[in-house]
Amino acid sequence: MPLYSVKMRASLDGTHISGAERIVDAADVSDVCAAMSRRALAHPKGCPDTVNVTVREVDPDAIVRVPFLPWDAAECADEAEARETVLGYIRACTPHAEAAWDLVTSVRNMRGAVLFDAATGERLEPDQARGVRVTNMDAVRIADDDHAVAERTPAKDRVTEARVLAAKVAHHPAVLAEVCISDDPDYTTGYVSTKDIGYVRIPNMKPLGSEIGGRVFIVDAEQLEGLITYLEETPVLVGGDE
Ligand code: PML
Ligand code: MG
Repeated sequence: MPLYSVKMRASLDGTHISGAERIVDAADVSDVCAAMSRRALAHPKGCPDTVNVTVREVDPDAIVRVPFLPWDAAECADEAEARETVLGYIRACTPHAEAAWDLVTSVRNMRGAVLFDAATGERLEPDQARGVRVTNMDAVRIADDDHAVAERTPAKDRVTEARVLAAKVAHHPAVLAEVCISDDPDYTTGYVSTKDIGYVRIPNMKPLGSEIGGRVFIVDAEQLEGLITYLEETPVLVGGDE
């Protein structure tokens, strides 16, 4: 049975509100489209005026399979502790760790991620308002640990989707680390991930109600070739018998 990439993008007055990604069997396409549309219309950031749901067949030979990153959870009582914790992880990758933190705590309403040059601290994404959107990914099998999702529910989806994205991103040789703060005003847990430390959940990354949020990928500019195509276009299934 063919596989399809299903993508949802929701916006209001041209401003990004939410998005979602799945790779599913043909038999599941209609249910997934319906679930994504419902989700787009019930987002805490607001009611969109435009929802795009796109379905595209995936070439099975193009699929890359990567494992989930192992996960851990830090304990941070407030944003100051969250900052120190994240800096503690990313200082190994860049001398501009504070600038990377300042960026991830100031971006908002971006569809995609910031590409942050580890060596210089410069931004490398071609369109800085949009960023680089990681698409074409899903979990082939759910991670068998505490953040497993035996069945998809909205509450559990968020962590699984973040872990799928983090695994796809970390797999590329150019990516040294990722820092994510949810752009959902009701959700203050984010994460830092690297190939070595895995996916570390960081509570209290921002104040409740804050609309800031986004992703910063700290990258080695010398290995950048193919990164944007990989992030945006290569279909990746995470988990399974890799
Ligand atoms: C988002 O959905 O906006 C980002 C989700 C980050 C999830 C962090 C976690 O709870 O592990
Ligand atoms: Mg979001």
